[in-house]
Amino acid sequence: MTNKEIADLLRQIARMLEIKGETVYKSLAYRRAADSIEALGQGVEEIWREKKLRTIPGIGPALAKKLDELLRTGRLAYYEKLKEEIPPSVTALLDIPGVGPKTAALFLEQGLLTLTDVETAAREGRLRHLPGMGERTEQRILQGIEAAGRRSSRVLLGTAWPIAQELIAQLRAAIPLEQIETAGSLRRMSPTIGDIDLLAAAADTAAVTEAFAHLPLVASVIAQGPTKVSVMLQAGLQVDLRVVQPHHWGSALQYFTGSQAHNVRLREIAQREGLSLSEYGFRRGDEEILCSTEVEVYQLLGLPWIPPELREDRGELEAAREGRLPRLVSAADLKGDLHMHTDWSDGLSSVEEMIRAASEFGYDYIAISDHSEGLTIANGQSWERLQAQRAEIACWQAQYPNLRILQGVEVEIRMDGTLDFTDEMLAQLDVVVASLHSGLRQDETQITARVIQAMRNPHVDILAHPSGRILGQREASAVNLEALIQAAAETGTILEVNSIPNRLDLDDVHIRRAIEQGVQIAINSDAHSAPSLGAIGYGVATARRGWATLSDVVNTLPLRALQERLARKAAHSTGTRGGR
Ligand code: DGT
Ligand code: CA
Ligand code: CA
Ligand code: ZN
Repeated sequence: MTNKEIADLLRQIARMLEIKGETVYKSLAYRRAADSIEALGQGVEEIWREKKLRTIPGIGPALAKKLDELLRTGRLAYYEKLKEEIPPSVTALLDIPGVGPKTAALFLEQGLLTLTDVETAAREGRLRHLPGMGERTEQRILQGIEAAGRRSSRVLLGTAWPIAQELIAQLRAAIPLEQIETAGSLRRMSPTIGDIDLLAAAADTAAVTEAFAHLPLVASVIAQGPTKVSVMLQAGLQVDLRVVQPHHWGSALQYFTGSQAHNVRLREIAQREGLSLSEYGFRRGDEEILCSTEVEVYQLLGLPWIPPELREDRGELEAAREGRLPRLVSAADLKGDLHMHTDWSDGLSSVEEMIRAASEFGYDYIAISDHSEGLTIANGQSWERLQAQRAEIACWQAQYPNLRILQGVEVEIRMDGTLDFTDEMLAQLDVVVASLHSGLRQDETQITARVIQAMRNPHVDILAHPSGRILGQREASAVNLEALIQAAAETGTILEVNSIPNRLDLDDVHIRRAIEQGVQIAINSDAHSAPSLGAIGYGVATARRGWATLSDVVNTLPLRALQERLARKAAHSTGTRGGR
């Protein structure tokens, strides 16, 4: 069994336990184990053969025994028994936005076992009569099912990107290529991807489509010709590969990168110059103008090259014409990461593992920011435990002179807008990241006031994942982001761009709004394990889509300047308002 299969099974068990109404800690243990197994750099089977299952973080004696049974026999009696009580189709009901374990249990009790059962019952107005439900809930569930149907065909950038890189590597190994690149929404780094587009250049194009059709990751071929092939991957994702002659490369790459809206505008500009533009190049009357690079395509229209992340027809062509394209921030500009977790709270890696990984990453500084005590589900830390962690950090600091390890906290914004720790406590931490994980359903007025109250605290440096959206699972909260941006500008609070692939929060549109208002952002990994520090690339991409430049991003600052930036808000507040 692959690690992914084992992790999926453990998550399935976690969902069943939730529906059964078992304590949250029980299902959490399964989820932790699943996360941990997925983050392993090694096969669980191999670890099992070495009899070292217990060395996997989050695997205690009971789980080790179950994994042993599973790997020995290919079956798990515990799971088979659970399945008799909770049909697997019922766990899929949890994917409906707004349906939690209690509601799923209620559906089960009522004999509504599948998504279709629930959808039909909702359409026929039968859900509203169930205990604890009403017309509004019924409506929300129906909308949730419809939204889930629309969404399920797209995958996260963070899922598609590594797969595309693997495909590129496999194709390169299989056949010589002049060029290969991602195209489409993937190259533009959209948060979700409909299908993966790849573009290659080679003299013998048909040999390339043929080689591609036989790559190990390909499950089936949808259509194949001499210049184009569409396949379905084992992972259930469609990939379109187009192959062009090298002298068409620039025009083809520009065309297939899109977006369609950007390309339509570009063609209009070309027409005004008496040129027609296609994926093969330009034409002026009978004259053909070939572009072997993208730079030439834009140059011929009197424009500088436009980074793919900006090609959404959101003013980039005007900016290019007027010479005011932003110089976008890049991953190499980042000097540190200000939000990450360790196994002191809900992370999978130890403080040392995080420090070592960050140091290998080449960062100058990081902030360890574990959860505060209010978030019990994530093993939030008491003030006393944070003091103990501080001592541990100091020990490691001595061994890593080139990496400054700041101690932060991800402090919970409570239901009433107050924070888990007092100002005196917060003042002692190097970085304070504030966020909310509860009451996300509050109405706009309530939730906005609550967050702004937290932002007014002079010690809150960064507001984490401001909208609370989880792509594919949960819409953003009702929080008024315009008002938050305004408050950030007034208070000097930094807004986070969270890099976790299903968050990417703030999103590109609001990043741009924030920057326009003079608000600074922090691009953070929010890593819960050492390998996840690498997800920062998705945050950087999102910031680039939001037109962010170096000076808009606080964690591009050298350490000293960052510390001054962090000190400024508290100093300003004590000076003018006598901060409490
Ligand atoms: P997606 O796959 O839904 O995430 O979005 P895209 O942008 O990757 O769209 P896709 O895969 O349909 O096409 C890839 C690119 O190819 C698209 O960004 C622009 C170009 N393209 C494809 N079909 C057309 C078309 O009919 N007209 C124009 N102008 N461009 C097209
Ligand atoms: Ca695409
Ligand atoms: Ca496509
Ligand atoms: Zn966090």
